[in-house]
Amino acid sequence: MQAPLDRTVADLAVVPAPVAVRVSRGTEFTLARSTRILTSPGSAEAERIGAYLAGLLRPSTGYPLPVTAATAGGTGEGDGIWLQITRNDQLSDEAREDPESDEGYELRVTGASVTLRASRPEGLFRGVQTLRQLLPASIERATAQAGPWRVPGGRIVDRPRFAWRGAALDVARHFFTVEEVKRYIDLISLYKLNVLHLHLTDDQGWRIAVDGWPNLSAHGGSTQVGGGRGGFYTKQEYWEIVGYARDRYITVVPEIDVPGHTNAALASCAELNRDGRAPELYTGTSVGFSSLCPDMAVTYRFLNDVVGEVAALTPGPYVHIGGDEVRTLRDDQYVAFVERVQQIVQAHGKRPVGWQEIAKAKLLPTSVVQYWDVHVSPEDVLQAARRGTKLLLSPASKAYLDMKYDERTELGLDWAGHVEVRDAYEWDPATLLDGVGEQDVLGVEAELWSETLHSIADVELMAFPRLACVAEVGWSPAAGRQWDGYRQRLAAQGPRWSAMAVSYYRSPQVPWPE
Ligand code: TNX
Repeated sequence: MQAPLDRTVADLAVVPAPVAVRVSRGTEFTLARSTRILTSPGSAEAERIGAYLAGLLRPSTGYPLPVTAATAGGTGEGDGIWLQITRNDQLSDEAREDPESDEGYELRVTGASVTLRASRPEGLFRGVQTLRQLLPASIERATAQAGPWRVPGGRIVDRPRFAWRGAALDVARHFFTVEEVKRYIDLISLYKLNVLHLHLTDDQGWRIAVDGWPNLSAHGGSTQVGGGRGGFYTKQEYWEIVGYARDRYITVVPEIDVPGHTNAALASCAELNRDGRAPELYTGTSVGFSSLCPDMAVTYRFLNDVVGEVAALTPGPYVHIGGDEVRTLRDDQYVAFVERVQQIVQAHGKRPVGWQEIAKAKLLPTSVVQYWDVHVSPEDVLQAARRGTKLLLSPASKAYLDMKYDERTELGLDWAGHVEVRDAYEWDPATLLDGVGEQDVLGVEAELWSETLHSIADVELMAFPRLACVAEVGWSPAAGRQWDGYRQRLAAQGPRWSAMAVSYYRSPQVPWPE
């Protein structure tokens, strides 16, 4: 007899919450030594995702989990885990592709098999993260564990609400190595994020090699906040990060923050300074004191070179030009500068993204404005939205992962207040700003500034659990989101983070099981 089906998200500890869940009580799939992973015939990407899934499951299960491309005409109903790229019209409405999203998927779990179907590899990859979260937390361990490896039976149909679900990492204030960035990529991919925004340059450091201006990284990358050793990515290393992210269907958005936040560049290239004299490197944490010279031709030659080289290392459509906290230029100088930099980005085939201050300028139709500063009037941002500019939302009082959780948090800042887990969760992109609706919003992004963060463990402690909150805000339908159910699902992530040796904040707002 078939168990009754009931629609319940809360039953499954999946974050972000899927669009629709039906659990078949009494049915479960058990991963066994004999389980095979079968992928769509002729799809190299499905095979690659199969190999990725096997790579996740092998260390803890100790099972061989061979990955095989199914033969054409295979039904997808046999024993094992099936990863199928299907035609769009064969998926349910909720999972179907729309022009904004390629990331929908369907997951069906019976006693005999797990079938994951999507019209695009992106969707398959996101669905694999759901499957991963349906397995016990110990699946994340690096060594063989006892099991059993049960997946609850039922059906999930899912797709994201917003196209841009990002995490930003500030590698400028403190440098993080390629391996550390890869770890962050792995962690954000578990929550179905699809953008990694790298803040590559700031007053305290220039972190990417530029062939035409070698001193930027050689000198400008040599230190960091507090005067430590710093570092930078060679082009090859940067490309490795981009590739690692791309394999997880995450787009890297590089940020070259101009015209302010540029002391490291000014200190590395004397000719960028009006008096031709390079200032000292800076290892403090003040903001707003540095600026490129908007009226010198060399400034734009420099920007054209830098943006050109960075764009060439960017398969994604966006280059972030910063534009925040400029306190040494007049408004007319700032506006003219932003308009010129937009043109440079466009000339290199990319869409410009900038912090909300750029909304003062006349924006290109392709430009994206990132909202952050909750202390200033959003009027310019609202006007830009009215003119059709798409917004990326990172309200500091919700989505700034560098804000302290409460007064006892040792790391972090508090200029936007304390951001507890519930604060990071309870907000809605379509109602955050008056007059800005769902269709004006490209997505959400969680920012992690590293003035006070020295290690990747520090990064994790600030990111978790709040990164998962922002991920759900960006992925899950507003109607299904409730703090009470969420905190239960979030609690189940704790053992998962422990299994991955992720340091996380054990917020008193969450009923952690251990
Ligand atoms: C504001 S967010 C900044 C950053 C700081 C951050 C610290 C933004 C566009 N500018 O330069 O690191 O606050 O929370």
